[in-house]
Amino acid sequence: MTDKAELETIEAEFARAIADAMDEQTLDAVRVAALGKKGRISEMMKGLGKMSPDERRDMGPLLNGLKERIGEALTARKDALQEAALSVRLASEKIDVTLPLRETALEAGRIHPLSQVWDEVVAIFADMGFAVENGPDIETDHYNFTALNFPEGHPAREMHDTFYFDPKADGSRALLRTHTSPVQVRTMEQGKPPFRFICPGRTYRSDSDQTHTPQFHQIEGLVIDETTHMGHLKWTLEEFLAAFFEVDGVELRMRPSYFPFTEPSMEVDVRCARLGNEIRIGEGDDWLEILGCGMVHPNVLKAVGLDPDKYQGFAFGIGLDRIAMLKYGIPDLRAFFEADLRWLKHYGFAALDVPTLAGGLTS
Ligand code: 2U9
Repeated sequence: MTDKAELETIEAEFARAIADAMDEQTLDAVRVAALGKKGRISEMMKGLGKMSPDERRDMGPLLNGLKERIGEALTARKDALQEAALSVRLASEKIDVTLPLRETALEAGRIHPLSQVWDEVVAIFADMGFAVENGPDIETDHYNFTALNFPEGHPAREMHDTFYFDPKADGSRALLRTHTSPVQVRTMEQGKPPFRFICPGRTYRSDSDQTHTPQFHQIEGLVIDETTHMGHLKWTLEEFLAAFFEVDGVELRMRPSYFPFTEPSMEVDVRCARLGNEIRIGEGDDWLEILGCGMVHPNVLKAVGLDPDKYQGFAFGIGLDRIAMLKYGIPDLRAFFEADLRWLKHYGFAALDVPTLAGGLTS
């Protein structure tokens, strides 16, 4: 039997428990203890059925009132606890919108100027219909020299000009390729003319001073079919240089030269203006040596099984490091290889500045 006084004690106990609950979890435990299926108040409500009609008339409204007040107290406390939790969160998550933005990894990272220039050159030649071919850095004497018509005793074959590996049992020595030309030889051996491709890659020479590093980068190109001539060569180079230096046109000057793998061989100068340290391509009265080229030597065609009376074509070689320095005004070649983050931040490119002819080589 419950009487009015007992109900008041129960209400006071729950009211204190609600007020003392400092988090939502504790508060919910109080709710379950009072109004849950087996809660104290719910159990008392169930007892109403067993009472006499008189008792029920007295206790019914009292119990309903108690249930309602405890329910309201629980809701009010829950709202207060949620509000307090939100205030704590707001205070701790305060953001100073005047602070500078922290760079994301994508923004902080830089593409090395050499990688950028490599991609630019590939984009330009791809647009002219050139494929891209690759080959090994470690080569044989045959692919690096013999197949390219290097005579016995040529200085490039000397120990001090090329990096050689220790001799094998048969006496042959592998070497680090001194140009990307072996890639052209391998590609011609494996395919059928016509050929039109470029080979970008790492190259090596036993050379180290202010303008030479033991490892450097080249792009060589090759076009072979039955009718390709020097006019095509000159047009291709003019188109490439104008696109690369982002000028409307360039003027070229070809000087006779000598490479074992081409005949005739030429060194190519481009018209430029020198203004102090700055070089402007495509204007002015000066000339700048920019690349080498020539018509592929009949002996080289023979070495890959092509009939030089039927097939002919041109080849060219460009020092990537040099044209990167020229285009982006980088004074010291050696900095390319030093992995200095301050240098890279200054000369590097944003990761998503992917060079395309349509979107611009450099944005
Ligand atoms: C094959 C036939 C011919 C590639 C060529 C050059 C001229 C040349 C230099 C430019 C600057 C090297 O990096 S550099 O120092 N290269 O002048 N290269 S013609 O001729 C080839 C290649 C492969 C089968």
